Amino acid sequence: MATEFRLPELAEGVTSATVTSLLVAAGDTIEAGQAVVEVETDKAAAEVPSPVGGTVASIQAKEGDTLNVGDLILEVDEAAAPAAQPEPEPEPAPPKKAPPPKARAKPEKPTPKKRPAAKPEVKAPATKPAAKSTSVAAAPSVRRLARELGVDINTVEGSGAGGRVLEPDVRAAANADAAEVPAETVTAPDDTAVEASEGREAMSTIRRRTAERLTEAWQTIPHVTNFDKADITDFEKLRKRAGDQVAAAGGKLTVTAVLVKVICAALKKYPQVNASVDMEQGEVVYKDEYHIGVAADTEHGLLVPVVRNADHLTLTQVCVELTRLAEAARTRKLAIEEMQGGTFTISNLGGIGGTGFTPIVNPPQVAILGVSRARVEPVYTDGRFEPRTMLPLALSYDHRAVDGADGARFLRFVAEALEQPLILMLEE
Ligand code: CAO
Repeated sequence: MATEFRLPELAEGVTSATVTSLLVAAGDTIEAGQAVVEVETDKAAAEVPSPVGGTVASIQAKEGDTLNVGDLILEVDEAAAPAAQPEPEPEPAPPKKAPPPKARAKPEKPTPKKRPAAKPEVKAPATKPAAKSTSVAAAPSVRRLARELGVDINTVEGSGAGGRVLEPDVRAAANADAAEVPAETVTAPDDTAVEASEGREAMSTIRRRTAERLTEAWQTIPHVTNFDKADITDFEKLRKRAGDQVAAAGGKLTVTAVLVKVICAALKKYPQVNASVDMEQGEVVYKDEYHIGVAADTEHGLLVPVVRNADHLTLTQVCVELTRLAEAARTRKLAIEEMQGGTFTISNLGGIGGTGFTPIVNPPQVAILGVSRARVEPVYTDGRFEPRTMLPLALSYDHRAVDGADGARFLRFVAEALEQPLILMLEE
């Protein structure tokens, strides 16, 4: 009897997901724990493993479908004998037990296809017949490659056993597509097509959702950004001295980690910054938990893992947790839950450079701290210039919840706490 495999709950509060890739085809033999479908939620992408092994009896979902938790994806015949010889393709061995779905950043950066140049003659575009997505057998890495190269895998003729699509097939199809592009025609004149050098790529679900959320944030939140600088000359000396101690615990004592702790103290002093705005009820909602999101730049895109209950952690614990989260973000091992529930965000671009920037508030949060590169500057003190290491800080906030004076006080508190950490003890 076939066992139904339905969309599991990927994370708390995630009720639906879009199928971006079916990783198996009907007739495939799968093992328990093998990833069978790739989905995207508005938070992240995840490969979802089947809890049972057997032969894929049928596939109900197709790429592009938006499924609710509990919707049927495929059926597995646990008793059925393998229908085909397994492909001797070098794929990582699937785990024996079904692991929880892990979030990962989308690797898709499809090579932008050149727009076809406008032709005066209007003809119907030559389209390839699209095969059903479930009819093509291919390994996940091959499907991924196809997406990266902008190739519809269902149109590729496979040279592997039983017509299985292999990596060279996809590359050959990509080259053929590229060669075909100039021959294609457009159905209507398009003014923008005269820019022959432009390239286009489809937005991934995450990028589209991010774009929608940022647009919404930009349009609905009256943003103000306040700038300040912290003198971190003494702080930097202390940070270098204490670095080994934290390293022994498995963390890295960084400006960002210290800021996580400083921000917790600042949020406690200015609770209107650890809040959200409920316009329907006409209320400001104060949070009594301190979950600090930290923007992480990865080769797969921007991810914002969250240091949960950061106020309850020691600085060393924050360093260890941040080191772990940053590594998980870079290796695409972040769970969806690890990116949810932040009440405030820190974005430190100082490791890259820049003198300042205006970060966009990440709703339902009401504020975000932007950090730029610390530099040694001449600072006029007691009648003379001194070389001091100055850290540029920017606080963007939702003016509906935070008044300008409080935003300025909040940022000054952060700067002073970095300059004189004793201040933090006065607040505890
Ligand atoms: N000024 C000067 N140097 C800085 C700095 C700053 N503000 N912030 C970090 N650095 C230095 C660190 O001291 C470190 O130098 P050493 O290796 O010599 O110690 C180096 O830059 C790298 O720092 P790091 O990345 O190891 O540690 P971090 O905790 O400061 O940063 C993280 C962690 C995840 C925030 C960072 O790696 C990152 O991804 N930043 C980019 C965030 C981003 O993309 N924001 C944009 C979001 S909005 O689009």
